[in-house]
Amino acid sequence: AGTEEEEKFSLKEVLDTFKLCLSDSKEIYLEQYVAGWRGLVRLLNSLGSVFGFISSDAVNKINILVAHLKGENGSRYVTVQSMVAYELENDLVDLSKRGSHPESGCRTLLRLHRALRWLELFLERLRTSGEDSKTSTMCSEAYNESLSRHHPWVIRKAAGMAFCMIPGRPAFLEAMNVGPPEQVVAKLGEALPLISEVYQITEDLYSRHSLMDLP
Ligand code: 1PX
Repeated sequence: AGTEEEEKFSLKEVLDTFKLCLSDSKEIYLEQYVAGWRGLVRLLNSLGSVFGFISSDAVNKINILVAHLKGENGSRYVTVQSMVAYELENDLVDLSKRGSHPESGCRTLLRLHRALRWLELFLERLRTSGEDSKTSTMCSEAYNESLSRHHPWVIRKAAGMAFCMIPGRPAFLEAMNVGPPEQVVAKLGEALPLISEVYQITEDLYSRHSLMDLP
């Protein structure tokens, strides 16, 4: 983190990419979804190297999806909906146990999707928090209500230790690059409904196809 070529994180940019995610018919463009995640990873990296094990897993997932997008069947990966249809029709998903498709788009996106729920819960807490609330508490509460149930003990332990290293509320709001705290809070108020909508559309799609527990 911190090299000059690296673009600085800005919450506005991430918000814009999540906006561009949704088509008129409420399909989710994979390219923009992934771009939104790249922005979040930039923020995470700017918070310190202790989060490296988290951001490298996110980057790994992002890269798998990009490889599908750029692959020979890339046209089938334009939206999350088309990806799900394509992979299911062609038996490209390990449905109940790990097998020959450990890097399916469906299971890979599911990991990010679950993390998006954490993000939603965390940002909502941040948005409504008072000046002396602790970001680490908000973060671990959000985690315990979402992602943690999908993680084995050792990951939960490591995540818990990382949460203790999160900057306090003022520094955290500053890192969003939006301006003074009131403006960050306002921006979060704009961003959250979008993030929730993208989350909910994916959630409905995945549950309709019984993809919630992909190994
Ligand atoms: C606008 C401000 C928001 C702050 C930005 C934070 C971006 C967070 C990005 C988190 C992405 C995490 C993806 C995790 C995906 C996952 O669950 N992977 C696990 C399972 O994968 P597998 O392929 O084995 O089935 C994998 O085991 C994960 C390992 C890494 C540890 C994940 C800990 C997740 C904690 C999430 C909270 C991030 C806290 C950031 C502090 C601001």
